[in-house]
Amino acid sequence: MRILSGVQPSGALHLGNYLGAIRQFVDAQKQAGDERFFFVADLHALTTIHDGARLRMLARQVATDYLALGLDPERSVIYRQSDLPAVAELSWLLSTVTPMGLLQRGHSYKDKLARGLAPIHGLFAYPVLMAADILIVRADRVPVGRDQKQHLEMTRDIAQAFNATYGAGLLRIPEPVILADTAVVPGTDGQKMSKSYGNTLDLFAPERDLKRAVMGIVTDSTPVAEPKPTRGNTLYALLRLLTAESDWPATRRLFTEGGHGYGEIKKHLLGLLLDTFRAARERREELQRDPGFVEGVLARGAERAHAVADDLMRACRRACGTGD
Ligand code: AQP
Repeated sequence: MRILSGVQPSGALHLGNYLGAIRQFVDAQKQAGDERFFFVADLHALTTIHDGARLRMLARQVATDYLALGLDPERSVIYRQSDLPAVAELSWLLSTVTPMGLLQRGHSYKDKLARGLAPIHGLFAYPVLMAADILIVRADRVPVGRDQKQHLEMTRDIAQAFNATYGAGLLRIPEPVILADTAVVPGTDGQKMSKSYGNTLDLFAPERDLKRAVMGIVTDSTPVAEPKPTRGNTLYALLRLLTAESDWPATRRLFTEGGHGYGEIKKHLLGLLLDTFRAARERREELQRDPGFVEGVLARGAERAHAVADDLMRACRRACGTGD
């Protein structure tokens, strides 16, 4: 089984990225016999970041964060998307069989426009580049949050269109892996937590910034002494995501028995966040002192990704007539 996934370096990593995706990447490392590819999607981030120095810095930061959170270069191939330029070539080959209507139905593109992002071609064609990321290593499984479900369906459709045109079996059809509990992690405003929505709880923010973000979680105005609703309550949803199932009754009581103000419950959440990511935060500080190590991991990862991608690209070029 070959697993692949990636994260855009479009900003600091947040709890949604971790619970929706990166925790699954780390867990996947326990499975003996599987091959794992995790990349830093810097070409994708170009749709929102147009500052070379900043993108370079953020891409290295995501690689550092991957390692701090538990990705192990001995068990996973960790690489930067732009170190595999054939991804852009495959993206073009795929775009020549991708119906416009397929991309026009994209929810993510429409959501981003509705949020004020400029309607650029890169954003529109994002699902084709994502299909190339996945198909180039012949991935079987792609662990993602629910926001990527439609993009995975598009990947499957695009691969099928390519295979129908150039030869059955040329591209492997991947399956998404989406965990129900953490499929959509809410942000501080109750909407999907997203780097571009300014509603994130960043994994590695300084403690005072994290505290400010947690204290900013939108709640209702139930008085301290009164029982508080759990349904549709973002604070409750976040607490549940961070606690073990055996602690859920106690978490629930914090809300339902009354006497606990939202300020007190938010402090509890802040403590949980700091405890959960304490080891990763420490490891990240160490890694930041050794950028050469992180670059070395990315360079070795790129070599290993090339070894897989080059074979697939040769077969695709031969089929399309752009190579012998
Ligand atoms: N709120 C979320 N809940 C569950 N999963 C999430 N993911 C992101 N936000 C949530 C998952 O994280 C992985 C990496 O996402 P990405 O950064 O590459 O792209 P994204 O989904 O577009 O994340 P953002 O934060 O919303 O980035 P921007 O604002 O730059 O577009 C994916 O598997 C995603 O599902």
